[in-house]
Amino acid sequence: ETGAEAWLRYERVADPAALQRYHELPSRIVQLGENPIATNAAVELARGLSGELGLQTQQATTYGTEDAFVLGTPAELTNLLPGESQRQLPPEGFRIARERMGKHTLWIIEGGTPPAELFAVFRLLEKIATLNPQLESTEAPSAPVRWVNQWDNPDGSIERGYAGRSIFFDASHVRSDLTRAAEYARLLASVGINGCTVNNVNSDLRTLTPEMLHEFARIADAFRPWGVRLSLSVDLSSPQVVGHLPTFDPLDPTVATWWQKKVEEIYTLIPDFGGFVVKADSEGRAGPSQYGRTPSQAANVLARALQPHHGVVLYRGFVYNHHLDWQDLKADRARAGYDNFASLDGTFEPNVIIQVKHGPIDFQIREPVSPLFAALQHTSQAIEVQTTQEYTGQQRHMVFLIPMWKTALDTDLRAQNRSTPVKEIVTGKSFHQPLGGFVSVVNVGLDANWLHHPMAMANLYGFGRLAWNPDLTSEQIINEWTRLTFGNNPKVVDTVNHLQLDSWKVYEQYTGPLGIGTLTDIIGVHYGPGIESAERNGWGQWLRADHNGAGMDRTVATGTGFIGQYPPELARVYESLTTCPDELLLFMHHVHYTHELHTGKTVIQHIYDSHYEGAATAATYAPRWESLHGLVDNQRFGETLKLFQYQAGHAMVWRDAVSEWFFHLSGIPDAQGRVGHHSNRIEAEAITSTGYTVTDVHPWETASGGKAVI
Ligand code: BDP
Repeated sequence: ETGAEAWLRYERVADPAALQRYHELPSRIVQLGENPIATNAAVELARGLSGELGLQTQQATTYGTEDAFVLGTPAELTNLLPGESQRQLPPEGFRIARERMGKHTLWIIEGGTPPAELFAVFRLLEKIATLNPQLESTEAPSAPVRWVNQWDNPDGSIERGYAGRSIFFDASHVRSDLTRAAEYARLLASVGINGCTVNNVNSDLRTLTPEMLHEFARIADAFRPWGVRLSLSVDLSSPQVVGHLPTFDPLDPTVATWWQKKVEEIYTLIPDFGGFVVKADSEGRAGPSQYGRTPSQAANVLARALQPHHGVVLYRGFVYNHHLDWQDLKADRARAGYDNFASLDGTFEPNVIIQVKHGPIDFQIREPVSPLFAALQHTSQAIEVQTTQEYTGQQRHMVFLIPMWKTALDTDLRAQNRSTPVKEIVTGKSFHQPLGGFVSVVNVGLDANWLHHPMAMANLYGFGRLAWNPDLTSEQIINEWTRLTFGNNPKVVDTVNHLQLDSWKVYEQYTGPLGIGTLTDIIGVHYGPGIESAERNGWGQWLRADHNGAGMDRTVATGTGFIGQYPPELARVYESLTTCPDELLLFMHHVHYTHELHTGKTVIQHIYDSHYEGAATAATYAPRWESLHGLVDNQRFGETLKLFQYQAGHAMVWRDAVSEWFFHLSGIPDAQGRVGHHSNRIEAEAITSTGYTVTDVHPWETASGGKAVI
């Protein structure tokens, strides 16, 4: 198996008890709605039942008098079930119910709208595949925005892409063959994702030209039968660059008119267009600050243009100055989101949603949640997470990110001194906001299995499931994913679930524990260890390590004051060394290497131990996986094994680079005597070879012994 089927394998159910239970399912599928989405729902049901149960079904458009699945919206079902006509379903909600009709059994698959019929079919097939005895259910998603952001460029490259080239673009055009785009939309729909922004947040300046819009419309056509709405990342300078206006000042009336006309043009080509994603005044992108205008003044112009068409603006809260002075101890990138947006609360049009990265920096292995979530109480918000494993092993390392996202979603910010967990803020419950929800950066590519690492697909699956229902646990999500991906063999399920569930913690252990941030190079590829390159640049992912200690002082008392951006109850917890949790210690405080953690260990010893422990656990992945030989198909077994073997080696590289660096800087030896002695390693420079020379590497810690062979 190539992995192309992802979690939609529809493997034949083998469990006799389950087969017995599902035996009563009808073989007739009645599709009441006449639209491509309903047709896809009916076809998908037939495909799934045939694969999972070997059931050969017949399709019909009207109900006769036999047992049947009946698919429709409440309006379409009224004639068949008159007594039910009063019942309301939320637009994206669904109901799967078994009902008696005279002597016959009807399986009603009712969706508030046609996409919800699809959601219901996928859920039903998932339940059968995972041997769930309870097929009936009524569900509705937690929030209206459940989008993915692809960072694809028109030339076919992908910003932070690790799984091949773009499925949408090639050579400055939309691909002529969009088969993969349609298959992707099917995957997204299967986990309830309803929107896809197809181009990079660092948007190509030609995005809004008439020629490109015609091409984007073809992608929208491929998405539409799966109920996935296309949206675009736009650059705020477009009125100038594309429209040739002298300005892009959002308050200039010609600029507002330009956006209005442009939006009309888009909707004639793409009637179900979702809206715009905006990255402005960030990392070199143009923005309203150029004219002394605020993000809300800019967002509102776009929002007003989109309003008549029911489109939305997702304006990113990721606005910061990447030329900060690293020697200025009060400079703090973490403050930027709040500093730029908090005072604008209440000034945004109702169809503006602020898209906030879950942490205040940038998808590091461990961050607290962004304090901005608590500050925007009159504005819809979406949480942005990253399925793309940019800082988390780039789909070469297995890192199951759901526990990390759950940690963010479950963090109770205690705004207004009451319970306000992030998941209730972004779903609009805490502050009664109408829109909002969940966005994930995703980098599926042309690799047959979408994300390169077979295990990485659990993150995409899990994102969809969490966006639908953020109360699901990591255990529930991984258990579903593993069963759908590798089957129900208990040994396989147990092994994969355990491997995945611990993997975030393990990666954190051998890369950047105690909230120090991912100790990788910041300017370049964000992959291997590069501790010093994380400092001394304006990008602000600083660890502030010196001979005596490490960590960024973000306290109100002596530091950057970042902690003061949290509501008081939580700020108090972070401000005090007595209550600040160990896992965020170096994010919040600068402490001496001999500072004692709550565990009683010193900071430096924890750094050493954690790197050794993490690398040791990563080394168990391959042998644990090998115990499944013969229980997983050869291709996926082999690909995964190779990646696990690689991960074991790269985890050692991380362990040694970081431990050595801290040893070098602090001069404090490892109590267990491991650091500085690589008796189990053979350095390339120690090998006698011809045609190679030994060279020094800068920064030294990125190569063992500071040397490489070229
Ligand atoms: C950073 C990425 C960069 C993105 C940026 C963003 O390194 O490629 O453009 O985030 O989210 O993590 O805009």
